[in-house]
Amino acid sequence: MQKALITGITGQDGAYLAKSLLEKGIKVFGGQRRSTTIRYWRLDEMGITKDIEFVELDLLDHANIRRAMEKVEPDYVYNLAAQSFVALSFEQPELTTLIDAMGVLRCLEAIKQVNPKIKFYQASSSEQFGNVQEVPQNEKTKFWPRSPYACAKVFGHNITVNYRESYDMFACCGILFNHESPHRGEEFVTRKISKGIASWLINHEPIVLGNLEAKRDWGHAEDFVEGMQLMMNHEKPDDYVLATGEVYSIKDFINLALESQNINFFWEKDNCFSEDKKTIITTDKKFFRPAEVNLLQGDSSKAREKLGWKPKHTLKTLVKEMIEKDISRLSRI
Ligand code: NAP
Ligand code: G4F
Repeated sequence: MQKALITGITGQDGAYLAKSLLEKGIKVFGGQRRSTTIRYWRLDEMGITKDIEFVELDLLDHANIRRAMEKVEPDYVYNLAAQSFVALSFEQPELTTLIDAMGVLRCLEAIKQVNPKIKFYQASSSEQFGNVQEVPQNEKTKFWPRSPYACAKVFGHNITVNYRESYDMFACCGILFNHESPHRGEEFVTRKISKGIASWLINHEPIVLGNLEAKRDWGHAEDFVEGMQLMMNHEKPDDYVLATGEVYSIKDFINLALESQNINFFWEKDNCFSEDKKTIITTDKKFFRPAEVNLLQGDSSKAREKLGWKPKHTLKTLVKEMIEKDISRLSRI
């Protein structure tokens, strides 16, 4: 039986990837860091917690990562763990760098020492393109990171390529554009909107956001974890962009979310109101970032041609799924 070790098992992608690997008959080991509270809500909702063997693994501790590799003896390591919230990286730049940059190096070194035949996937990010140098962005587009998070991810990306070239390791980077789901963390804008609207329907509390003009290429996490596996099962390790190629602003996302629930609304600048003039969306400067990434649009032709990858979900169905899941969660409270 093949074995996969997933770092970041408690996160959005960790949960979707674990579910998909288990369905394919692969034994899943979930790397988790110590916490005073158990954070299995995603795995529980998917009904897979009992099928995962959990392993203590913190990306801040090299010896710990090495022991996890020795204990599990995985065929595949998917490195999904990260301090993944861009806004927080401006507040905690050093911690973000220690996890998102040095953590990758620690994993690669542990693999090199324990068994260089282990296949390694690095969760690179479209944030690395930052102040985009061309539209759309592909694997050859120059990186121009705009946050400590993105700077750390650029290092993680480059060191993965370097270990592949230096030590002939099967190490690949998926440069993934934003991907969302009903299991997205509540701090990210899409989930803040879906959960916010589900609550607004009950209590009419306005949702307070930041920059509504930023544009993103949003896909569904379920599609993206399939792409990760295609990279790991390809004959040659390489780097691939995964993206839908379609771009929408935060305002567009809000419009789709409200339309999906048949809510009549209108905008006055950055404030959105219901037809009976209750505020649905407003903004606050505190949610703006010191440096913004205004536009991300991916060109995933390479993944589509070489891996046969293609997203199945549309943004419209994704938005509907997210908001309806939040409504059903709230109705159970
Ligand atoms: P997420 O939901 O924030 O999950 C992050 C995971 O990392 C959590 O399981 C978290 O554990 C774990 N983690 C954080 N610090 C750790 C540490 N020091 N040691 C071990 N584990 C640690 O992120 P996601 O959306 O699933 O994203 C997965 C990966 O893809 C991340 O590397 C992210 O940067 C990258 N990425 C995401 C997207 C996207 O749109 N989702 C796009 C491009 C790249 P706790 O539960 O203990 O906090
Ligand atoms: O949802 P976000 O926080 O995601 P962001 O910054 O694009 O990062 C996500 O995607 C990256 C891939 O490109 C990942 F690497 C990263 O780990 C993470 O998963 O913000 C999206 C946009 C930004 O432009 C932000 O300024 O939404 C804007 N925004 C406006 N109001 C807001 C808010 N973002 C958040 N989180 N909260 C707001 O209230």
